[in-house]
Amino acid sequence: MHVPVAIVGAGPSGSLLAWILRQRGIESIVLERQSREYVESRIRAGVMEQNSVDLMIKAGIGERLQKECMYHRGVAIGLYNEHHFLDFDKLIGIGVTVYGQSEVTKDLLGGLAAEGHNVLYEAPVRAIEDIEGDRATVKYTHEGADQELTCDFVIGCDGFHGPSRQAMPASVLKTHEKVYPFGWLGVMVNAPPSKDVALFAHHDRGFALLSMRSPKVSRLYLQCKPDEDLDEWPDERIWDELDTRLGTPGWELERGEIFQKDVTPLRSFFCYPMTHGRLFLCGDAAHIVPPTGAKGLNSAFADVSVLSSGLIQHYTKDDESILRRYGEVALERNIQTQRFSWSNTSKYHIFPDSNAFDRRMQAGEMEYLVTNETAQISYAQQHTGLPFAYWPEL
Ligand code: FAS
Ligand code: PHB
Repeated sequence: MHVPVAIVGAGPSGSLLAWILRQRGIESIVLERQSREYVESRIRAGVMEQNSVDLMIKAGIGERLQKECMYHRGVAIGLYNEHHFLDFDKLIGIGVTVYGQSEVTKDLLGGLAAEGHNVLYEAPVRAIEDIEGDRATVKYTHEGADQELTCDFVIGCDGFHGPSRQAMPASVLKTHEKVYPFGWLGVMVNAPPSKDVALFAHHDRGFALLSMRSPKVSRLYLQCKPDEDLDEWPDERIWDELDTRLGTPGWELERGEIFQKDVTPLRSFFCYPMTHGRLFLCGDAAHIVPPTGAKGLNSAFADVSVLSSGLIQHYTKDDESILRRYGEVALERNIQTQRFSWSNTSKYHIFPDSNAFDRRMQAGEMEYLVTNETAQISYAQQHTGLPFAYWPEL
C-alpha cells in the first residue's frame, strides 16, 4: 500500500494533523499503538493557548471546545502565602483557555472516526526506513500480522518514547536534555476549583499548582521526588501539603474525592534537525518541556500548524518552501518555549542542592514578577503563547 502521508501516533499532534490534511483532501493514514479508549482516557495537559484554540476552530473541530471550555483572564501567583493575580487580559488583551487534553483527543479522534478516516489502532510501528529515498517505508503490526506501507512523507507524532526519533540517522541528530531533580504529584478531584484561575505557588516546601478541568473537577499538583512512592501519600497528607503550600489567610482549599493520582518526572528535551529526508518529527517526538509553562500540548499544535501548512502547500501548489523551512521555524519557536518552561521551573521549584543565596535569588525573582508590570507583561506574552509562524490554508 502507498499513502501520501503516514502519521505515527494518534495523540493530539497526530490526530490534529490528520484532521487538517483531510479538510484539504490530502490522504493520510494514522498508525496508533494503543486503543482509541486508551488514548482518549489519558489525563495530561489542561491549558490551551489562544493560538491552539484558534487552530482547532479554523480546522472546523472546535465546536465543543467553544461551548465547554473555561476562559481565564490570567493566573494567580502564590508567594509568602499571598495570592497575586496577574491579569493577562488587562496587561496584553489575551488570556488562556482551560480544556483538558483528553477532551481535545476525544474531539479529534471522534471527528476522524465520524468521517471514516483511516486510523489503525493497536497498530504499533516497528520500523521507519528509506527516509532518504523518494518514498519512505513504515513497518507495523496490526491484527497480529506484520504489515508495511510506503509513503511520500512519514510524520513522527509518536511522543517521547516512540520509534520516529530513533529513525533519524545518529550522525545527523543532535539532542539537548535536562532532567530535573523533582517531579509533580498530580491529583484529579471531584470538587469545584477553589479559585477562578490557576494558582502557581512558590513555597519553601516546594512548588504547588491549583488548576481545573471543569467547574466541578479540580486538578492539583505538588512538587515531589522524581521517583515519589504514591503509597507514602494518603489523601490526608496530600491535602495538608496542598493547604500549606497554596494557602493564604481567609481562603480555603475545597477538598473532595481524589479519583486519580499520578507522578510525572520533569525534563527539558529537544532535538534537531526535526526533519531529515521524508521524516518529520512533531510534538513530543521532538521536544519535551516541564509542564510549569503549560506548553507541551501547545508546542505540539505549533508544530502541526507549520507542518500542515507545508504539506497543504506541497500537495495543492507543488511548492515545498514551507516544508523546507519546517525544521528551522519549529525549532526556533520551540527554543523560546523551552526557555520559558525552564525559567518557570527554575523560579517556582525548590532545588535540593540550592544554598541560601540560590533560594534568596529565587524569592527575589518571584518578588520582581509579582511587583513589576514590565515583568508581568513579558510573562503574560509567553504564558499566553508566542505567535504561530504559519497557518494552514483552510
Ligand atoms: P503524545 O505522547 O500525546 O502521543 C503520542 C502517541 O503516539 C501516543 O498515543 C502513543 O501511544 C503513540 N505511539 C507511541 N509509540 C508508537 C508506535 N511505536 N507506534 C504507533 N503509535 C505509537 N503538557 C501540558 O501542556 N500541560 C500538562 O499539564 C501536561 N501534563 C503531562 C503529563 C504527563 C504524564 C505527560 C507524559 C505529558 C504531559 N504534558 C503536559 C505534555 C503532553 O500534553 C504532550 O505535550 C502532548 O501529549 C504531546 O502530544 P503528542 O506530540 O501527540 O504526543
Ligand atoms: C493543568 O491544568 O494540568 C496544568 C495547568 C497549567 C500548567 C500545567 C498543568 O502549567
